[in-house]
Amino acid sequence: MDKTSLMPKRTVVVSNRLPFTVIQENGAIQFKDSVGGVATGLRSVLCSSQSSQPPQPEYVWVGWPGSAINSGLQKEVQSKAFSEFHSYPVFLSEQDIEDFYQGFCNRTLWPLFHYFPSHARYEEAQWLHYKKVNRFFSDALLKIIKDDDVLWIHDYHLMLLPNLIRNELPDLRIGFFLHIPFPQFELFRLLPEGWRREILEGLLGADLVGFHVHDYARYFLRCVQRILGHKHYMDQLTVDARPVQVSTFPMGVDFQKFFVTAASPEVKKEKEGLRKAMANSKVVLSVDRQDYSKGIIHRLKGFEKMLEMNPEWHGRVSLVMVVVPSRIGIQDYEDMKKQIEELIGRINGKFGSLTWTPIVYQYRSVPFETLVALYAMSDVALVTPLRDGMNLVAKEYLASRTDESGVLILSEMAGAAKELREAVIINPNDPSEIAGALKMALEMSLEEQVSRNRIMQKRLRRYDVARWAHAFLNDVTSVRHSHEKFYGKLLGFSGERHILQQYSRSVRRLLLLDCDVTLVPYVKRPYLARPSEELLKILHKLTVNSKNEVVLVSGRDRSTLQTWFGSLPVGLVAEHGVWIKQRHQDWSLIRPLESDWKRKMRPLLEAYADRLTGAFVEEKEFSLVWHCRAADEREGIRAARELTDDLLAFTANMDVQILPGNRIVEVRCGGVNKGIAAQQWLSRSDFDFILAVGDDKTGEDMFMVLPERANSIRVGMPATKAQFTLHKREDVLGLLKQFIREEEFKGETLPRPEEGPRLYGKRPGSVPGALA
Ligand code: ADQ
Repeated sequence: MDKTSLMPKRTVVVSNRLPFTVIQENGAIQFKDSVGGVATGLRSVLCSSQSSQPPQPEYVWVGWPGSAINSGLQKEVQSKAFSEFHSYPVFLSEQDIEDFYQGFCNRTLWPLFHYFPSHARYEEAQWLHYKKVNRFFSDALLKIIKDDDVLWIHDYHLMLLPNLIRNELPDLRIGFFLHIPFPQFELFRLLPEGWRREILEGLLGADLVGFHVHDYARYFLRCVQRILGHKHYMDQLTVDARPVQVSTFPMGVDFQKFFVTAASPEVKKEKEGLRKAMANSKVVLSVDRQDYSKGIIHRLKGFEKMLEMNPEWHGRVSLVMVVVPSRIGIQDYEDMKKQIEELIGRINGKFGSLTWTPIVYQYRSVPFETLVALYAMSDVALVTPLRDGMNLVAKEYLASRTDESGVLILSEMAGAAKELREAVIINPNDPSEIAGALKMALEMSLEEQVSRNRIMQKRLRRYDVARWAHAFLNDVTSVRHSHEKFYGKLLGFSGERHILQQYSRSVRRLLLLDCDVTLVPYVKRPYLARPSEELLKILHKLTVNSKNEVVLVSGRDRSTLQTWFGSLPVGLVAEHGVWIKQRHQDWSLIRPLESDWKRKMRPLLEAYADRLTGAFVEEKEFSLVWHCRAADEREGIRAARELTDDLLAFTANMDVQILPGNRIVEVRCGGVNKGIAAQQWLSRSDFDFILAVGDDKTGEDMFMVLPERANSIRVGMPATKAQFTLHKREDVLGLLKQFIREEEFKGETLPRPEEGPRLYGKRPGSVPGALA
């Protein structure tokens, strides 16, 4: 498919804050640019897309205008927001701002996701408000959204929104991007159980969930696995038969904008003015929103240590610290402001002189040109967050260095450190390390500065913010596209006719049938399962036909298969491909295998079984299976997730596979699967009809090795490599019956109802008592 045809007509961007903040003064309103990474980045992409050639898809932006607007002014704000900014404001009351924004967002989620659990509060009323405001956003969106829009939801304020919208518009393309870190399970689990489930379920309403760096995606997938039990395959989850892709998109900056602005005459002039004011001093720059996650105090302590250790730099270096006010009204932030100012006062008092101020402090937002002038004139940028999703300041600094000079000191705790490897990387918790890095930066040769910056600039120029946004939007659309392809797969009348005709015309047929849930019904205890009379009859009829070779592929042990099917002339595969039995031959091992690992793993599986009534461990020759079908469902599912997680960690360096299934967890030898086993038959070239049927992930291994001309069917509705899907086991039995009839009544077409349930009953004039 042509990629451009996947592009949306319109993107609806939703974020807590609009790109502008509305200020009310004396009954009049004023619009000001919002400060912060999300607003800066998105404003850049969306505004440029309107002027680019060819024009990019249209966009609208939905969000809160940053303050509680009097109801009398709301109409005016609405109309100006739409005409000037393509925006739809969502109005929040003072109470919403207190409980939702200042409360759950900034007192619970922000500290927890930034690894400050001691700052986090868990207040039910604020959680309820978070849910309520997410519903406000959903209501606002539902009024404007169109079926062919792409909805792009941003950040931790709106994590319930994807699912709220999905429930109303199941076919809408939805992407979610998290701008802050996603924490590890041990932190995320600090949220009460109902909250954490709802947040994950909320996010999984999206088709694509994006993060800045791979670690956050991994932590998210692990939380999903532990809490909701969805295991991913190559970062893709299947949720309610819908694929959800989890991917990494490191956000860039508008490189060109910074670069060009830095070279502009106005900025050059401003830069010269600043330089003059700081003559004889090297300048270390620190620019941040005021936030405890940004490590501002740590930065000051590092600078102090540098001055302590290097008296030769006294009078020759200044730290210019620009802090933009943020989240005013939250006590932690107020306390921090006081602490910063006291510390600056102390350092300036201790080291300063009448002619030299070590730290020049500005507590305000600065205009764009001044910010770029500061970036362009500073010898060093000191960026020391304790935890930061990405950190755009580091990238903006580099983008403003038109002569490739300057040194970036960057905390390893910022997402940006994963990309900007040529920066001087530090751990912000160690003032001596910061001090050492500062000395190194101040003394670094120009040649070294240029060689480091050239590499980083090249990368930032290539992967800028526009590229980031396009990559994300492209992926939202392609996940949806693969989803549509999957739904197109349900085996309908014409697909079935096609298979039946091929079957009927062929003379050597291979039927690879997964016999676990596909053919044998699911029961609580594996030993209680047995094939039905009906299945045995069908298999008998299929196998007496000399054109057919039937192979029953199973995860069960060989003695069970022998008991069930030993009397039939069928091929058998036991333990997911460990044992093979060709028709009329003995069992053989697929290859020499180790089973020593079972001794090490068994105690862990048994410990989990001991803790849960009804759970038990089944031992096969080359695998161990932990079952919880007979246990309490909820407890069982929870224990299975934990066990899977433990096993994955425990077996990282062992040649075994962990297979969580339907209320089982199986551990088996590595390098063995149903696909490898199926090759024993597929490698023969004499088959002119091949059909493979499976019902779970283990069957996918079989689908992957099939030749192109083969037919494949997966039972159930998850994403699959199979050509077709069928809803349930009975449908497979129905199809097999059709094969038998096809042979008996060659050439006749079966009447089929146009709609309604699939009917595989007797056809007119069929032999009574044959296969009902
Ligand atoms: P923020 O926490 O806001 O963003 P950051 O990425 O550094 O952090 O972005 C801050 C933005 O504010 C920058 O664009 C910067 O230019 C601007 N800014 C800072 N101080 C300023 C000042 N004094 N005056 C004017 N402008 C100022 C969140 C996450 C980050 C993530 C971004 C984007 O916390 O980790 O990088 O979103 O995803």
